[in-house]
Amino acid sequence: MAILHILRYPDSRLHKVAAKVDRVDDRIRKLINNMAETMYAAPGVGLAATQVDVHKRVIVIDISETRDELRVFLNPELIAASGEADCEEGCLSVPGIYEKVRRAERITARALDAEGKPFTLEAEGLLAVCIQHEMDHLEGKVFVEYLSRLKQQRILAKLKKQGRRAPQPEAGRPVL
Ligand code: GNR
Ligand code: NI
Repeated sequence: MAILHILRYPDSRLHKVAAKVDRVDDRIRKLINNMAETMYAAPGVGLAATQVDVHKRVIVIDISETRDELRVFLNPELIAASGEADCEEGCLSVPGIYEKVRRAERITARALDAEGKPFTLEAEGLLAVCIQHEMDHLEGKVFVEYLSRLKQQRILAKLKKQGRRAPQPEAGRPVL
């Protein structure tokens, strides 16, 4: 297992659209394991392959407090969405920035699990937010792109300033 490097916004590679996983082979299994290790180490509640510069439709999520309920989504699709909810979001690719984003309150997602078996999941709350946030990454979308231009400019300025300093001021802060 290995901890992978997480791309930082702004980086054009975060805007690539990920390709479908056509079969679960050893490379995909290794990617899933490394993404899980990277997410737990960060620490974060989710990670999309895009964030580690692998442009395949792979997501890992663990919203449990005990950090032992790994969920894997390959080729995720939203088959239903309803309601609206504002949730304060953070992103491992946008360290230190937390902003409210409006998303669907309840979703039904379909995906393949780590064994390549299809499953359907109904979700609400943080899990629903997280699935939508990670699916956006696979489409090349970062949550700050939902914010006003003014907020985006302020975020870019803050990240630029952070980048000049080492170590990262927010490193180690749980992104919850
Ligand atoms: O760790 C994370 N926390 C989080 C909090 C609110 C909404 C979404 C997230 S996902 C984020 C990890 C991450 O960047 N995933 O892409
Ligand atoms: Ni993110």
